[in-house]
Amino acid sequence: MDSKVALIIVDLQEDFCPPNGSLAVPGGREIVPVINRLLASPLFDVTVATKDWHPADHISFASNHPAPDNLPFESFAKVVNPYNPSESYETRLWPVHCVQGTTGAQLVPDLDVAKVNHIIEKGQDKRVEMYSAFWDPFVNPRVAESGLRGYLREHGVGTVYVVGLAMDYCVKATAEDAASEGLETYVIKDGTKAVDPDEGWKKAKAEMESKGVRFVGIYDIQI
Ligand code: VGL
Ligand code: ZN
Repeated sequence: MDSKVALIIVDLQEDFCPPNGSLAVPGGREIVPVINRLLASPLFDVTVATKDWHPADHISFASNHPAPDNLPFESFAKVVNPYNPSESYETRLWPVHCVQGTTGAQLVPDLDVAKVNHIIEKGQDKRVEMYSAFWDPFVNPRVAESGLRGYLREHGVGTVYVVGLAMDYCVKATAEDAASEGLETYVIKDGTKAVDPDEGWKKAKAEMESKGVRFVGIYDIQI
């Protein structure tokens, strides 16, 4: 039985944090002390941090698409499965962010990385958007896979606590995939912030809960 507990810290990177991040999530940096407390807790057998890690020609960058349908935060692009053109989805376009090797792609410097056991780099395939830290949304066949599922399995993980940025995008997709993989899945609400803190948070929370993800506060868990 997989009884180990993992903390998954999603995309706590400079580009997602004020004041200088190109895709800054409101209040993004405020969660760093909370996450450092979690990293110091004996509750977690395994700790993983993910990095959004895009090539410069990634499909999610608005500037890689022709005008006029290339407005960051507003426009969408169609993503087609390169192995199966009948499978496709629409994806939101973003400012350039988390380009491999750039300052913006670094984990925030105040994060206690010495306590992170494993780092996963995701979103490296320019052809697909990949909010989830596990894999891209295509299933037939899957196009990109990060290795996170195998890592958790090797370490006997049955329960995950997900924190990081952004609650309504990568935290959401990661938590939903974890739950659908049969992992007991919690989001710690004090350890995450949303791109859209009002309606976006509410809608994302309801969708996650409908897929079996549970929400807890930092004071609900024995850290
Ligand atoms: C994310 C938008 C684009 C995230 C990543 O980490 O939530 N959001 N890429
Ligand atoms: Zn991204």
